[in-house]
Amino acid sequence: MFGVVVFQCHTFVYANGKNDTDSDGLTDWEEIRKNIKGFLVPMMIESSTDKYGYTGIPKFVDALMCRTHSADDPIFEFLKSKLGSDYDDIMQLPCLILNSDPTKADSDGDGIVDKRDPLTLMYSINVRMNDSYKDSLYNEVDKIIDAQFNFLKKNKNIGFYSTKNCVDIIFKYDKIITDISNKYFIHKAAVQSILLRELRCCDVTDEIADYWVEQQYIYQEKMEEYQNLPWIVKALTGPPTMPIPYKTDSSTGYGQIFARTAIDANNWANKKGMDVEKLYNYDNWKERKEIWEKLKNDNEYNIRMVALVLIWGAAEKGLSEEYWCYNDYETKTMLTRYNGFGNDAIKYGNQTFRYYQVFDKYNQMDIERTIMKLN
Ligand SMILES: [Ca+2]
Ligand SMILES: [Ca+2]
Ligand SMILES: [Ca+2]
Ligand SMILES: [Ca+2]
Repeated sequence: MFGVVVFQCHTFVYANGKNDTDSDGLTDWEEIRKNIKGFLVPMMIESSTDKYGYTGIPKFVDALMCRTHSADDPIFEFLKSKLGSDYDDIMQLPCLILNSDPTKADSDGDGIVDKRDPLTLMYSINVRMNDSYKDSLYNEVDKIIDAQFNFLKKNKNIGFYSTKNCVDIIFKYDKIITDISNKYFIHKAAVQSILLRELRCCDVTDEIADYWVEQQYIYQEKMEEYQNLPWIVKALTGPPTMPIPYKTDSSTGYGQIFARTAIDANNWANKKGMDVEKLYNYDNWKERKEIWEKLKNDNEYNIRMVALVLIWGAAEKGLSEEYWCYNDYETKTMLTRYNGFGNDAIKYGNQTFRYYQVFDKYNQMDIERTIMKLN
């Protein structure tokens, strides 16, 4: 599969015809790409080329050239070796370029029917970002943040993340964001917008909270050591001092996630049979510590959990599992739940949705580019 699909048409498909062979909601005509790099693809040899103004039927070789841009591409040598004496004839066959397979409702088999799949020929819905628009994306989100944040919030970023830093981090982790979003079939803009918000708002109070959680685990460890001492030593040394404040959890790491939230989301997914970690018990301090430290220190783990917490929250809100076709209201509800409940969470959801729209716009451009390359 080279990104070019040749549809062997056993029935005639007419320009603007209403037939929908695979009943996926797109007519056969709609599943065929009409314009590829200067070629206008006529529907069928039968249809009047004059009437629709089509200029020529691409050959298989033309379709391959659109994909490879070079006659030296190894694919040509490969096909020559495979096709042998049929090579020349096959290269000259008339060829229709598809947006999606008119004989399959789900062309790429990713579970999303063609009509709703933004990438009909790729087992995914998200593609990688492109550095070329990083500055304009930054300018757009920075303007929004500037309007949303008060003076104090805007200027408290010494030692923490400026909007520029946040955008850099999101680009740096683009592969993991893309992969995890494709795993759960959510728009990657959801993960990107949450990360932007959480990173941008990260301040000294978060660090202090993390510090006290750390002290609590140090205490737990000392306490365990103490309990294993002979009674006489115990009597002489006395138990370790409990830290005050005694804090068992904090929102931590890039996505500012509580260990409790991560454990709840993980266990929910585990019980659904999803590919996540074993069941964890929040009340067991060692298990809680393991997750909390991973959230704090392992950025990739934290980003994966952002995605999982989003879909876990969506389920809690009774939203459908068809995340890729959420409308604005559903997307906002999912973003809101990430923050919790109440008016502050609603405000968070509304504000974060603004970044979502910017990221989604640029992501769509990446998808468009990929589709052009695929066809
Ligand atoms: Ca169809
Ligand atoms: Ca189809
Ligand atoms: Ca699909
Ligand atoms: Ca797809």
